[in-house]
Amino acid sequence: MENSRIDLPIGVTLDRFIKSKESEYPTAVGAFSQLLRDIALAAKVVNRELNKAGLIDIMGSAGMSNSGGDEQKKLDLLANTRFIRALSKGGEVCGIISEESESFIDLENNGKYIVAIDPIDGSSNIDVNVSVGTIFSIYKRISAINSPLIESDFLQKGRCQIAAGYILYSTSTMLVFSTGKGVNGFTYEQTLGEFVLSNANILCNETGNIYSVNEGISNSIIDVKVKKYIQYCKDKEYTARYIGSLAADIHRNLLLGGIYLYPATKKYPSGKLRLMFESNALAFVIEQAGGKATNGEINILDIQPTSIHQTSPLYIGSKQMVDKIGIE
Ligand code: P6P
Repeated sequence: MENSRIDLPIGVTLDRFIKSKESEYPTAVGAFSQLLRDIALAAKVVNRELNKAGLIDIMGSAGMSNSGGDEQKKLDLLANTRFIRALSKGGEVCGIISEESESFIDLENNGKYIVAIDPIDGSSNIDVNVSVGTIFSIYKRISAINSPLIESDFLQKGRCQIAAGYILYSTSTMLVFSTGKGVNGFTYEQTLGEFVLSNANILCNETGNIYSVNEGISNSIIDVKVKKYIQYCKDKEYTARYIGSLAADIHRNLLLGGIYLYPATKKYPSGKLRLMFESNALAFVIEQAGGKATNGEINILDIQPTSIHQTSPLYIGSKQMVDKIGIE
């Protein structure tokens, strides 16, 4: 895994960072940079709304469910609107798939890029003031620019991502992403209204002693090797940490080393997490940082999607810990 040497100091703004990297994408002619800026802009708007969620009427249920059957919170729908609007106005994205939208959204422009997004992941935590995240993937459009978008534009393997990342709305708000040349983290400086470089060239430890799994589902885990691995973690007296917000658990394990597991269960026989909106993006980031992500059989990034909202089991984090489960 090649990490582009970061020649920029901690504290440099996201805009400056993007401009300095444009030379690595000569064909991008600024379009890709503009797309990253559009995502950052939407993140700032969502961050502002999250920060005052307890004060204005945007908490609680929206009274609907998404295609995965999850109850939609008001902020799920608000964030979905914010990201779609920012990407549409930016003009670089021709189509979007979202965990909160049933089918793909054709923005009817000549943009070269496709975005897959989970606008607010972990939204059940919003009402109790626990961290939540936005998870996004960027792909290149496959079909001809002047033809209608087709589903195969959206059903691309995770390996085809040209960039991916997450925004973590927590004690501080961070944007962590990779464009295929290493992983960098930017912390939102509220007084400046800017994301500034805070974690350059993030690398995931080869191993660790943190495991993240919902212990409450242990009895309904289907794969015996996963049950054995969880027992192994307990025998080793590893630290159990599970926030119930994927971006937060992944971020901690990325920085400290660790593994996150969401196996196939009786309730979710194909796994709970969405391939296109959660697993692909986080697998891209973790692999760029030297970690690993599988569905228990193959690398997450090599799964050929067959439907926009499909799910998969997810084992992701420090490479040696993922390999230790021994289910690949
Ligand atoms: P459970 C949130 O709904 C989510 O998609 C992830 O953010 C989180 O890690 C997981 O599901 C929590 O699922 O079944 O443990 O509540």
